[in-house]
Amino acid sequence: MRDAVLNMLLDNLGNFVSGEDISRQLGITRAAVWKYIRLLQNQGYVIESSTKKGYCLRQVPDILDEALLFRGLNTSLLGKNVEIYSSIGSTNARAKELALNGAPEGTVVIADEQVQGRGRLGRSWVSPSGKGIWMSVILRPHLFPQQVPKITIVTAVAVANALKRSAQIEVGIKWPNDIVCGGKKLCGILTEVHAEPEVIHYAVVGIGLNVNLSLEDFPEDIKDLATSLRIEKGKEFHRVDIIKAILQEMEKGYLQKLNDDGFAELLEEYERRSVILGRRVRVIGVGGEFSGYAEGFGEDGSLMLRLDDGRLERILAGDVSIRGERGYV
Ligand code: BT5
Repeated sequence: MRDAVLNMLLDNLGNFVSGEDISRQLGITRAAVWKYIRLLQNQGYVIESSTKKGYCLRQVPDILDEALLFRGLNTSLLGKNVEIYSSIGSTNARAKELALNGAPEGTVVIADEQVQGRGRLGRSWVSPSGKGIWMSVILRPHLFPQQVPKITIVTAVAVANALKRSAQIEVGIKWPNDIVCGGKKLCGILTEVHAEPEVIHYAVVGIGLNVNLSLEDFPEDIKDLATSLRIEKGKEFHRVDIIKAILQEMEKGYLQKLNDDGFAELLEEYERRSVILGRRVRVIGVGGEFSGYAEGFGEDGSLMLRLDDGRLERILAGDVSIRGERGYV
């Protein structure tokens, strides 16, 4: 009922709705309407009330409210099933647990804060409360395990398109899993799979996107390489709007672009946004470090690197980091 009251106010954002209309339409007493209005106000919704005119929703807070998320989310798979936490260890860890227990494809785990946010190779991910999108999506793709990097590519393009649409910002993609802006990291993607040699049981795609962090929110060691939408655009954003855009773009890519034809087209989009294509980069892996010229990306999501001796090396996304010749990009 709280969601129904909220939806009526949202339908009339900035305009008054009478308490009588709400009570009649929802079949509840005027006293009950008032109770839900108080509840919404306590949750941060700015609602003006007037004995004559009723209630007017003036401002929607930046909170992870399921009712806001479901409103206008026109997906058929992603986000049909959602878990929202105010604080959690890691949304990827929770999503893996759910996937293992049979959660349906498209299940999404989102948190206000992560206290054990993870990057690749045991690195940590800074995820302060209420400031970013810390989210994981469960997929059950019909791919061979070696094709998993394609999922990260689909996701990176989806995030880039979603940011253009919902935050009017153009971002670059830094293979294999970073979204960058102004040479700094705005978002990281962590794709983890549970697979056997021939089949993927599930993939969990974690997206960490810095939305309303200011410079002080980043620890010293990453201040120089990290950024947020707020830092780049000089204003704050509602996380739910961006989450919806990401889920919609991601579903489109996932359902339509994983086949051969679709993926070739997607790779073109990826290359257009790539910040390393056509540049010399350093590849840092477990076996050491080497440099070369980033010449293109393979159908399997690998990086084609032209080495100094002229050989073309195929680099798998797995466990490498990429750096520009002088810095992060
Ligand atoms: C990544 O790893 O970039 C993948 C990050 C994925 C995070 C999401 S949040 C939701 C889901 N649940 C999780 O627990 N994880 C996923 P990697 O390429 O290894 O980069 C990690 C490095 O990025 C760290 O070692 C830091 O240098 C830097 N870093 C950490 N927090 C950052 C932040 N908030 N913004 C920018 N850079 C950060």
